Formats: sequence, structure tokens, C-alpha cells
Amino acid sequence: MERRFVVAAAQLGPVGREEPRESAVARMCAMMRQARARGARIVTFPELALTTFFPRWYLDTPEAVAPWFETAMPNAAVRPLFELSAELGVAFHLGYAERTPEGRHFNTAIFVEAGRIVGKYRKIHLPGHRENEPWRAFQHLEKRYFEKGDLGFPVFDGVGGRLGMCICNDRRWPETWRMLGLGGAELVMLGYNTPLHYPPAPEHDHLQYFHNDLSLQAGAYQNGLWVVAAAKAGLEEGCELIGGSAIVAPTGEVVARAATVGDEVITAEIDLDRCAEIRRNIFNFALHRQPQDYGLITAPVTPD
Ligand code: CDT
Repeated sequence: MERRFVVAAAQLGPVGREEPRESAVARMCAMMRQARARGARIVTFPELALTTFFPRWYLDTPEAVAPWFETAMPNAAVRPLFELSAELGVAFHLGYAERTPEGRHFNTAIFVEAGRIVGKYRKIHLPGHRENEPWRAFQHLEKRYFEKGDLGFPVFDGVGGRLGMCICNDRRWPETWRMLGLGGAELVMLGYNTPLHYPPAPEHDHLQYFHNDLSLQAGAYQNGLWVVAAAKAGLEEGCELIGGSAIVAPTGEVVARAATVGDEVITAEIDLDRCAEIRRNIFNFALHRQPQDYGLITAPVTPD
């Protein structure tokens, strides 16, 4: 199979609290068509792409939480995206809030090829807090609404390569990338919802775009893999979310970047064989990695 092909990141502008899933899906279908017109074989959509970023609100009853979760995938609202993907021959990555038949809740991403889910990941690094903190301009309650993912960092076959996924806060953790790199991922897809304002340390607000770029570029370079990252961006229900969706080469170079904070498709031609430029050389894991000296990385967390 061809290992040189076009990939896309489909950045979404704000999704309103009252916006139905059908509307978000229609916007994504329009971007999938644009991506296909530019030759893309894969399109990456953001984290929790079907709804507004609901963890910004404190919800204190199961009845208030339930409507934000998908109990089946695909479901009626999302099926048009699966159908269009199969019709156009474009695989896609999608983030959504998953409720399992057992009633467990995860922040999940799937990879869909030829109408079938061939990859699934559940977010491991859940940021934020569990209880209402009224001093914040807005909440970040992922620890309240989601369980830590239980699938590890899977790497799977898709579109002629070895693929992996992570979700938003995961990208800031070198362990995420190293697990995916060790698993042999050649292309990592991820979506994010990153507020411009970080209430616990507002002195870092001006660094949000920089920290996004830094994380994506370091993850790509230090593991010799391609990265396709898609934001949900813009002023969403009073909360400013960064854009900066990007496609990054295994050398760490940004090869495509969003220029807006609205719905925007970016594309680049990638060559999976270029991973070897890094993996056979500076980050040749077999030759140069020294895991016997990295024990603290997997030692249990101890409280301060
Ligand atoms: N969605 C998500 O993980 N967002 C976080 C925001 C900062 S932590 C409150 C991120 O890492 O971008």
C-alpha cells in the first residue's frame, strides 16, 4: 500500500451548548469533502467533537450528565459521517464522550476506515478537578465526568501504516509519545480543547500556543513519527479556545498549520517512510535507549 499520501486536520470552530449533534456532524461532513477534494486519505477531528466542551460546567445529577454522552457508535446523529467516509474513501479520527453499556464514562477517540472502527483509545491523562471550584472563570471537570482510560496506548494498522491516537492533555506528557513510539506508531492523531486562560496559573496564558507547538513538535521528533492535531477553537460559550491545529513531520517541523479559530481544513502530503530518518539515527531506540536507568518513570506516584 502507498505510504505517501495526504492527511488532513479538520479544526472545528465553537460548538454551542444548544447546537445539535446533527449540526456538528454536518460541519464535519463539509470539511471531510474539502479534505477529499485536496486528496486526503485521513482526516482528524477534535476531542469531544460532537458537542460543546461540557466539562466547563458543574453538573450535579446523572440526568444532567447523561445527554452529553454517546451510548452507541455510530448512532443516528453520527452515521452520516461514517457513510460519507465510506463513500469518499477517507478514513477519520473522531473524539467523543463514551458511555459504555455498563455505565462507564470515557473521553474516547476512534479511528474509522471503510465504515468500520479499527482503532479505539480512551484518554489516560485527565486534567482538571472533580468538584465545583467557583473561583474559576470556568470549570474543567474532566476528572469528575470521565474515568481514566483502560486501553493503554494502542497502535494499530490503518491506511497502510501503523497508527496511534492520544487526546488533548495526553500530548503534554512525554510518556504518551514514548509509549506510542515504542509501540511502533508512524502517525499519531489527536484532538484538543485547550482554553487560552488557565485559571490555576494565568501567568502562562500567553504561552498556550507555544506549549501546544512545543508538545507536538517534541513528541514527533523524539519518537520519529508524524502528528496530525486538530483543535476545537474559538469563543465557545464564553470560553476562548486556542486554534493552532497542525501537521508535524518526524523531524519536528510543522508542515501545515491552521490560520484561523474557525472551521478550517489543513492538509499535507506525508511519507511514512520518513520516520526512519529519525528512528534509524538519533532516536534509534534499539541502539541508544537505556531503560534500565529510567526506573523512576514507572515507579508508583507518591503523594507530596
Ligand atoms: N481537554 C484538555 O485536556 N484540555 C487541557 C486544558 C488544560 S488543563 C485544565 C489541555 O491540556 O489542553
